[in-house]
Amino acid sequence: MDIDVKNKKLSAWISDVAAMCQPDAVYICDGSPKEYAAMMQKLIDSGSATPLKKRPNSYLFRSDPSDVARVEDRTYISTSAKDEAGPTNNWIAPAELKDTMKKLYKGCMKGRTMYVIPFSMGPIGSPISKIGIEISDSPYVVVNMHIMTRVSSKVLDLLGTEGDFIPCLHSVGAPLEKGQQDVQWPCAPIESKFISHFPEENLIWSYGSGYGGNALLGKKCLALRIASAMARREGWMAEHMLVLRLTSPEGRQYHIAAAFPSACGKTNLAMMQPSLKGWKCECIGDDIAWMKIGPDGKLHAINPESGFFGVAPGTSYDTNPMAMDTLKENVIFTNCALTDGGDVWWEGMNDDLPSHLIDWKGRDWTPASKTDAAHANARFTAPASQCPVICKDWENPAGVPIDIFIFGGRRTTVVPLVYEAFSWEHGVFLGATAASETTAANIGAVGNLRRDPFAMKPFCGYNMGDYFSHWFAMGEKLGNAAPRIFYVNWFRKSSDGKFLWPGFSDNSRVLKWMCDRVDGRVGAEPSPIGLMPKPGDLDLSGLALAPDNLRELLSVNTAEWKAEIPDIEAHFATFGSRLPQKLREQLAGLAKRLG
Ligand code: TSX
Ligand code: MN
Repeated sequence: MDIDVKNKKLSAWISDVAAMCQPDAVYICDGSPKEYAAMMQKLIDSGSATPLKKRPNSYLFRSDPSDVARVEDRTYISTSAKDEAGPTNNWIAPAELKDTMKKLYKGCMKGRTMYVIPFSMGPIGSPISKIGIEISDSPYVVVNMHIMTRVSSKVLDLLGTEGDFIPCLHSVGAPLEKGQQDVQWPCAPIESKFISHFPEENLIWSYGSGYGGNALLGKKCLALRIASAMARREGWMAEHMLVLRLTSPEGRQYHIAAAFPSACGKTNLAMMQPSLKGWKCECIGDDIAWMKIGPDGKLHAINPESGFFGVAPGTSYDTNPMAMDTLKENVIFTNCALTDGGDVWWEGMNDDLPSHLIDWKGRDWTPASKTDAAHANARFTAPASQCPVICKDWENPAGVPIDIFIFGGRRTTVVPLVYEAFSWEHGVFLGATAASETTAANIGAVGNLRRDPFAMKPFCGYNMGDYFSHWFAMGEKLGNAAPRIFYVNWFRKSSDGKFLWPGFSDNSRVLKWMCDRVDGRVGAEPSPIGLMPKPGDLDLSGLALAPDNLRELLSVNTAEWKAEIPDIEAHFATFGSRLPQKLREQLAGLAKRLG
């Protein structure tokens, strides 16, 4: 093959992969707008992409109906010892998994072009950034990677001849025989899908799926699973967190990083516009934070991504106006519905149902149809730079200093609107026990309580017990400069089934209380579960919230909390001897305080 790559490791890897996968051609991506346009034109010509008349440079894709989400059952952390992957991950020994996958990869790119995608997670050249190279046979992956990561030939320059990178191999697993017509969304059946991670050698092998979370390997695979394992080895943190800057009317800046399980509105909070007068909120990232201790001793966060890969259904001018304004142009939509006027549509976008649509499966749809027009996990891929409230420091290579960590979940009952951890160690306990009720958007029965520690259950690239220990170790290094830790629940309901808290912009009131706590402007009321706002300390100006509702929102029912303990014990038991003693002590402390 006629390729000119200076980096020795990369050159050898490209040759090896090409020999194994047998593509018709090899193409090295440069990340240019011209390349994006050419790639998209190919996708239009082949019938995979539909240009949207109503949104400049924006396109709709429809996936195969079987390839619509991450496949957790087919996701592996492949370490030499099974115990290193731990109880939250699927495991196959590296030699066996590689053997299985090599058989699948053999000849898998026949009839296709093999794209080599050099990308940086984080600003190119930042001390916190990492370089990856994705090899993929999917042009859909190339255009999405252009938006979600920094794809550039500068990355190859930075690598030089000897530089190191994280190899990310991806194939849709659908070779084409000579003359065989391609399909609109090639992929492999579920039983041959594999999303594999080899954290001991910083390597990713993905096969059989074209869906974002399985195929855009810079995101969940590199920036969370591989990066979390690197972060533990190197003494930093890779977390499933949004990052935002809140500025007070006096101009004091606070940086907040927050972890929530899926379906809790992480992207909405990341772009939230405060209802409180004079307060400003700016977005730094909506999904992943990489954090290192800076020269000032504080934890500094960067967003390793350069775009938003967000869930479309439910996104509206009511729930997230800043996201809606981000989506006006240069967007890739996947599995949304198509309007007759050439725009996208999804459930929860607006109040008026269109009288006719083409649904995500390409079928005619009317309001009488019994199925949703957009898939519940339909997505947008949009450049972060287009967000009207993107923070001017979102690409600062030094990151932003984090003052506050928030954990949370969706709980109809039991869990109050907000409370503060007594200490870092108590805060780690709150992260480790975080739980959320499943919604229609999750897998499993609706309303089940699912423990999702630090919102990292699907994304921790090593034994989660060791991950808890890493959090304790970071707390020790940070000392007094450690962020304060809070737990929130926007979703508590009254006995008559109504949400007690208005949420969205009014969450700024809760964030303000956290800032007041950080700067020592307000006290707090100890409760068995943590420190609660004192009456009057939550700024409810201009909000018509019934006093009974406020009381219920902040109430801690001892009997209900005692009933949580057996579930936390069972959760902790799954980590066996890897569970840090400090977490057992925290649980004992909670039980004792509850009496
Ligand atoms: O994202 C949400 N947030 C965070 C916003 C910054 N959602 C949507 C969750 C699904 C992804 C919320 N839903 C929030 C919230 O704070 N709160 C609720 C619950 C709720 C829903 C609707 C109303 C109020 C609360 N509407 C009215 O009261 C009119
Ligand atoms: Mn996420």
